[in-house]
Amino acid sequence: MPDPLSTLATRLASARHVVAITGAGVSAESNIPTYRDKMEGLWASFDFQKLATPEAFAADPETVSRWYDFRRTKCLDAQPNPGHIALARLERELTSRSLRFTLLTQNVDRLHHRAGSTNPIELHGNIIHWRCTKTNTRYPDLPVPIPRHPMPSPAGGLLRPDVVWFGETLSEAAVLAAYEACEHCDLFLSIGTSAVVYPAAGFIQIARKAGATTAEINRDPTPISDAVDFSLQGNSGDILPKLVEAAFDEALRR
Ligand code: BV8
Repeated sequence: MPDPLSTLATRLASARHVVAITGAGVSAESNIPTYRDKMEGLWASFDFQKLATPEAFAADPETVSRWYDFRRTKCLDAQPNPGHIALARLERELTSRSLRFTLLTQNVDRLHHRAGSTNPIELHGNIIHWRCTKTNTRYPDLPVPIPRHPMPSPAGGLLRPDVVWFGETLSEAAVLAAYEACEHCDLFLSIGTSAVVYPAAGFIQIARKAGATTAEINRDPTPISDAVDFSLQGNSGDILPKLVEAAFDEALRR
């Protein structure tokens, strides 16, 4: 009985358009805590879902600004891991064969960019850039750490992280691009996500309706684990390099 990784690798080797969606699990091996892991130290007692809202920022901009700058610093200190690097290789292997690859990410750490992925669709924005609450002007190069919390903007507003908070809508361009890719892909990979936050968690259904093969690569079971065609349980930093290696070694052997 061939193991699921080899079977998925064979499927990947013949795919025409692959969509991969990533969550915090892909950055866990870069020492960035996931949302369901407890934050350490000072932040251990804070509930992420309560802090990641416009209401929390309006009520206590200092605390929310400090929390995001603490996380921003951790993201800047982090390095891409073999999982990020394997996804960047997957993109190169497919596009060099005039095939399509679309990377959707829920992560805000920009590690996919630093690993060499050329166009990750950041569904939930990014924590590195901050923007003015009054003018939406973006500030990509703020000092590390940010010197004041909350940080006033030149226009008289406050600076906030350029992420999508709970209750905020995703960028229309990102959602349209995600829908188009999911409606036309033939293989959908869900990697390192608990698959509970919408609309991101709904994209796999669009791909499945379009007839795509679906696969999950995740450390723990999730609400989609029983519904996917392939479920590989383990660390993405281990599985992804093996999967991409097996898929494109096989293509070379053809
Ligand atoms: C929206 C950025 C329209 C910020 C994030 C009430 C009012 C308003 C909206 C709602 C509502 N009720 C429900 C909603 C919808 C809501 C939602 O889905 N809520 C959930 C909780 C039910 N969604 C929204 O609000 C979205 N906007 O709907 O707008 C609207 C507007 C107004 C009114 C109604 C509708 C916006 C959602 C975006 C929120 N922003 N992040 C920040 O970072 O601070 S969400 C954040 O959590 C992430 O971005 C990610 O998307 C999400 C889930 O996290 P994961 O990435 O999956 O990480 P998690 O820790 O959960 O899981 C990690 C997984 O990895 C685990 O399974 C683990 O096993 C695995 N793992 C760990 N290590 C490894 C590993 N796997 C492999 N290898 C490893 N080494």
